[in-house]
Amino acid sequence: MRELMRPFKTLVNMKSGQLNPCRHVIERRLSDMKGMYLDAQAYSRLLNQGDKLIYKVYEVDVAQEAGQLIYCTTIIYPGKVGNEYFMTKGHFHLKEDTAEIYFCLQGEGHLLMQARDGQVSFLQMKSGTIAYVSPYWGHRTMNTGDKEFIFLAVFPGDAGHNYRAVEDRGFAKILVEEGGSPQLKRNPKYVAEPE
Ligand code: PAN
Ligand code: ZN
Repeated sequence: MRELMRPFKTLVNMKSGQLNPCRHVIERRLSDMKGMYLDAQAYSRLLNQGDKLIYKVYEVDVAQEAGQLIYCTTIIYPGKVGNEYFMTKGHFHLKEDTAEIYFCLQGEGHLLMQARDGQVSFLQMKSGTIAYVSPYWGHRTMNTGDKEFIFLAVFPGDAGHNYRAVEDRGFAKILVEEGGSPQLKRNPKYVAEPE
């Protein structure tokens, strides 16, 4: 019989989002987000000023296999590229029939979700908000506040991440600041899925 995995706990710093212990920390910088923002000139201008840290992920050390639950914290820093808010790359799960829970710990943000048939869903998040990302929905988060936006995510161990679909097609909507507040706009660069 396979050896039992022992229960364990971790500690999340509710202010900084740091998870302890964690398996690894992923850092995504502006240079990792090439082609993801609509305003290419604003992107180049900002990159010339330095390769800013856009977000960070602390991930627990749990096997990536069915039956497990993986959890991690994401910290998105405040800022914009042109008028588009700092955001995560966004992805579908490789195993698309897997859901995910996002629990906001700090700050303010938005969760943009998109199904393969073109449906879009959009949820505002603040400290205490629990968002349910249903199976089959691609998801991306944006920081729309002026301090760090921090959330905990929990997803099945065998979910996996598919970034390719978002890199190739983008999301149907982008979130920009207009008149001092976030506005959801059509993304003219979006390439719809074939029927
Ligand atoms: C989240 C995300 C995390 C970073 O834990 O992986 O917020 O976003 P990207 O993976 O799109 O860079 C999650 O949805 N996990 O499945
Ligand atoms: Zn996910």
